[in-house]
Amino acid sequence: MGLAVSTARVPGAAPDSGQLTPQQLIEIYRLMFLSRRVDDREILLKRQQKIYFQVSGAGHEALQVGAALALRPGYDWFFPYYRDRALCLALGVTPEEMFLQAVGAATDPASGGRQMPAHWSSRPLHIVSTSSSTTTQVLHAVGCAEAGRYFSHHPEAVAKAEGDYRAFRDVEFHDDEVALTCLGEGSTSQGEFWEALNTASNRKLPVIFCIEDNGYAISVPVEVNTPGGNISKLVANFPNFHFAEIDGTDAEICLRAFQAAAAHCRAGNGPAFVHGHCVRPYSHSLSDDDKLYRSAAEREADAMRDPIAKMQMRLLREGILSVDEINALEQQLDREVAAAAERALEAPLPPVSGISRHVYSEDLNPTSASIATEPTKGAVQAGKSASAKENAPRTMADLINACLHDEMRHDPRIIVFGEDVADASREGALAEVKGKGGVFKLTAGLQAAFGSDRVFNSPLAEANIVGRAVGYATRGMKPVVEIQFFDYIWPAMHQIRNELALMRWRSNGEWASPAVIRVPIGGYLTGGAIYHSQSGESLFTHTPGLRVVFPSNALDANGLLRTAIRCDDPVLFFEHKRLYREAYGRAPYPGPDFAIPFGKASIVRPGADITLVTYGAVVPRALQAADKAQREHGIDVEILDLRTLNPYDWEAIATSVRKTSRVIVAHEDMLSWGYGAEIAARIADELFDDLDAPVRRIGAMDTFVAYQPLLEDAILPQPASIVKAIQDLRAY
Ligand SMILES: Cc1ncc(C[n+]2csc(CCOP(=O)(O)OP(=O)(O)O)c2C)c(N)n1
Ligand SMILES: [Mg+2]
Repeated sequence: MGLAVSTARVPGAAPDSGQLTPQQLIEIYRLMFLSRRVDDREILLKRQQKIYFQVSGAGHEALQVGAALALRPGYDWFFPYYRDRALCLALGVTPEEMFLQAVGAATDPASGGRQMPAHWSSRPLHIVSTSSSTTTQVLHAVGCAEAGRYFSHHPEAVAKAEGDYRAFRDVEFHDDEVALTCLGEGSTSQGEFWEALNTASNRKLPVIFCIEDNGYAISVPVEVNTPGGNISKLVANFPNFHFAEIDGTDAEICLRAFQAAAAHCRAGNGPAFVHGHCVRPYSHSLSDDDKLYRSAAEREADAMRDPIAKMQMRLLREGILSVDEINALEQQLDREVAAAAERALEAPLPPVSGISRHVYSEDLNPTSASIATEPTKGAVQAGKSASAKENAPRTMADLINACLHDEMRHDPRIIVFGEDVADASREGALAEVKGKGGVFKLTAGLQAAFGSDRVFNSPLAEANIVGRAVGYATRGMKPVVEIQFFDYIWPAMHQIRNELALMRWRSNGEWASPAVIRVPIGGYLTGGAIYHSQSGESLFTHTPGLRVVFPSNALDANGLLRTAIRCDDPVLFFEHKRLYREAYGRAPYPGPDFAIPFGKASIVRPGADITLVTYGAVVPRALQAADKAQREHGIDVEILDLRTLNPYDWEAIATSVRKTSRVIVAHEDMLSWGYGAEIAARIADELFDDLDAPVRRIGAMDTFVAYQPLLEDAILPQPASIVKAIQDLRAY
């Protein structure tokens, strides 16, 4: 029998109904066997120390080939996990591309040598870059499915536009597209799994959740992770789902299950859950030895269910291939795999000089001076009538809200979601109520103005908010989400650090997730206490790939939020709660295009004797202190408001320190390991010869903020403590 063997996917290999033809069954076997052989070759290369890591997809091939053949690469969307070699091969990733990642080659199309093997990514095939974090990907799939639906309901959002991130973000979508996400049964213990089911179910999204249940999470058996040992039983009551629990070692059963799941999703009936029982004939990875924790009988029972052997038996039993023909096919694939590995071993390695590429967008530079615009004199916000009052100074809360209105009008790809951000989720109430619009009212009126498609409440789940934002943003949308209080950002930390910030770098520029996260932050609230007063910005400036913005006044907040929204990097936008409605720092509405570049400090008070570098709510306190130091001690302090913390304006700091030769770095966050430590260290390092005194730092005590105002005052930096530091430094 003549066999057409090629590594490329044969399109249309699997009809939705009727018998599979012999050729189709052979094709399924070919893909499964190919996957196993690529694993085996990688294992050999690892033992020869030619590659540095190996994790196999062995035992999962039937499930994955079934999924791939039921879906459409480059049309549907894929959020796999590390076991999904057979899925990716069947979608069209080649063995050579897989080996390129294993050797860490420059030409590894998934990551350019940055990620371990089996960390899939292919833009043409719609495989969105995955991390090693189990389960983060499921929320990306949800956001991706939401974006697809949004584009199909809002064709106006598809168009490119010059002047912002849209110039670099192509939109592709299909009305009946599906997002597939895969994970192991152990990973279903993660909260993100349940947060993803929540939204997929609630919003009837076309997401297929594929649970590849091999009975173990490294050494932990399923009953330890899953109460009762069966995840299907636990999820059975989620509305709108199509459920299937199947033998994940039988390729045809798997294919049929995914075809039914895809039909349910494409028809708009909601998500699907395909739970496949498969096996893990090899250990978890080459760093694991399952003989340490599994009985021989159990391992033998797994071997009996090996999907490759089962498929081979079927081909023989049904007379589709003879033993000789199977041998010939396997030998041909072996040769093909060996040749692919050899080619990858010869591939160029990534240049060390390229390490910093794609940490941030190379297309759009948010520090560019060309971004800067002047406030428009006498500007009147759309929808509001012109009056003298319109030109009156407005609060930071007002001007952030105005920026959101203006940008949403300007860019139909912007959506806003988070906890309580909508005016009223029950739209019927909107006719008679004013609306909530955020616990601080920063998003007030957005739902009423732009509709519930664009402004909506999330479940009370921070990872859900950020994970979905990542999915939306990879599709070219601009989610501007809210974390209600900085104190509760931690459930989203995993998504922020391992996903949002890393998407571009780890995929070597193939993917990006430029979402904006607005976060009310800080203390000085009188009674805010531990869980409504936290700072902690250095925890985020310590994460490459993330822009961090921290305005101190209304005008800066407006201009910087606009840059955040229009830029092509993920931005954490801190809004100090104490500054939202202060008399300090109010400004007239600056017009719908006012923008401030990142990395540009503002000299809020020029001075000759001491430089004080600060930001956020310490700015007005530093101003008070500087006035007092001038008045009572004749010390002339120059205050720099950094405005953005990553990037920050080193030139402005250096210029001022060269002039004054004395510098204090002050912030509200705790002193030790705080943001000031980095700035102080760099000044000491690079400006040592310009200094006449040691660099001083001011920060909160190394403790959380207490409820009793007496204690809060003592814990946080105050004008008096700043004056004292100024005096001490002058006297040095
Ligand atoms: C968030 C997170 N925690 C821990 C790990 C380490 N780890 C990698 S794989 C794994 C087990 C996953 O088991 P399962 O979900 O059943 O998938 P399987 O490997 O069995 O296919 C663990 C604990 C990780 N990668 N990510
Ligand atoms: Mg498992």
